[in-house]
Amino acid sequence: PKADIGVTGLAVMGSNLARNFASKGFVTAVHNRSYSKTTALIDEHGGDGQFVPSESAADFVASLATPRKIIIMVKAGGPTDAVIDELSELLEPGDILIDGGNALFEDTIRREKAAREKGIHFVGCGISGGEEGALKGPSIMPGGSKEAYASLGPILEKISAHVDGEPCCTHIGTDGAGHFVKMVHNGIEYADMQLIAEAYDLLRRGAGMEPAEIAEVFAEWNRGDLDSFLIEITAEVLKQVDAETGKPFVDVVVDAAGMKGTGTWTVQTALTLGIPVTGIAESVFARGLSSSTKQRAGAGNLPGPSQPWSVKDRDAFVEDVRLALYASKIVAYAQGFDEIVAGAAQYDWEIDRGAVARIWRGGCIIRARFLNRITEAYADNPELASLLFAPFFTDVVSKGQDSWRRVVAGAAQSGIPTPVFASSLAYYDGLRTERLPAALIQGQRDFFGAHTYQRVDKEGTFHTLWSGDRSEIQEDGHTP
Ligand code: NBP
Repeated sequence: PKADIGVTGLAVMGSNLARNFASKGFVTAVHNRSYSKTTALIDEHGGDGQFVPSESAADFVASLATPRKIIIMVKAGGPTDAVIDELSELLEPGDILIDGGNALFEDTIRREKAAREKGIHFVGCGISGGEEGALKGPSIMPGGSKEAYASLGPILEKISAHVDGEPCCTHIGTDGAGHFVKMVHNGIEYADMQLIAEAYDLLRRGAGMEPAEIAEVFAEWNRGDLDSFLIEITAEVLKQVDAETGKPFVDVVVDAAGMKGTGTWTVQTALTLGIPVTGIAESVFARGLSSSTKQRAGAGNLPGPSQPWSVKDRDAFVEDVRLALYASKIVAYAQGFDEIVAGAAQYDWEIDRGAVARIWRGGCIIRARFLNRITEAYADNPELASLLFAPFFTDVVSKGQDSWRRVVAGAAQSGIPTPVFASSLAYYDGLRTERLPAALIQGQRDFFGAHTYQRVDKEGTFHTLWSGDRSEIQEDGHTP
């Protein structure tokens, strides 16, 4: 029989995805640039279901039922373009080409446009969940046309993770919307990971706890509001003991965090859109600082505070850190969703934020219990200006804010860096401040650059003659 779906690019993600399709009963065509990966997949996992392997791209395309549906799982960037170029020549109008890699959404917009001119549906599709997700059910964020989703969607929904019987896959929006949302997902993932790392650091250096004890704290937290994949694996990592030295695993790993660029994209895009994603930005910068080898090597003589933290009530402190983590996490999500709204407005996508939260509940790295609450918040009020304004989240922050402030203040006093805890609190306070000092900045801008300002008491655009008699003139032609 002709295949229902094809996967090209059979490294870890592609081969696991192909196995997932086959195990769900889809006849799955498989192809890879070097044939050895294709034969290895069939040799090792041919029993998972019905595979149709091909050595050449032409045979691969010919093995698929029309309209063809092909998922590209190769390295993002140049390799993806090379594969698209090769396949486009072989496809027919109406066929659907899906890029499941971590593409930059702007590349996806470009590729969709070029494919559309040939009558081919191009679907930029964010896939989260790593290797295991690809095999057992990822969270899937497809963009592209509604028409493409109508025939592709049911297949993707079937292989996606499911929570409460609902698939973790929905049509996000046209062209690059899926990759945009996947990018923001990864940005939030950065913030979430950094927040957990800050909490660990506070428990370790603030309260003097050992990694194994902290593992128990995280395991406990995972039974409550913070229940999430990242908290769960944190407990596992902290429990790990190095076989060679007998030391905690975290103590033998070099403390320089790597990154592949999607967090940076999230922040770059947010800067272009003018959206303050301070939690995500600080988490990207924190990874950068951890890898600033030269600066860190030279910093040994920089003075720190005279007193270390003396935590008197350990249980109360642990609870403070938990509440600070929860509040900061809400801020990071609120900011991420603000970026999604701004991206949707800029690129003309209709994105349902509640649906995005719903498909992040399972399969992906940021899967968490509290995403149910986000879905509910947007269902209650689809126009919500900030997640922080949803009654549930306002309540969480209001109950946690004293703890949050104590933790950030204590960390500052004792010299423990908490860039995301602290910047999230600053964002929160900035948001609720009725009169920001931005009025002074407007004055400075008008002083040195005649950039003008608005007044609180009347319409119009004004400028003060700073180097003249300092009288005010109206700049916009309205009569004062
Ligand atoms: P890699 O990103 O390591 O890519 C390896 C694959 O790309 C191989 O199949 C390789 O073929 C193929 N390839 C390359 Br490289 N250049 C090519 C070219 N010019 N023409 C054709 N094929 C080419 O694989 P991965 O880690 O499985 O990830 C695949 C995609 O999924 C990436 O975009 C990644 O960002 C994304 N992703 C990964 C994860 C994860 O957890 N790893 C999670 C979510 C998304 P060869 O065998 O012939 O060299």
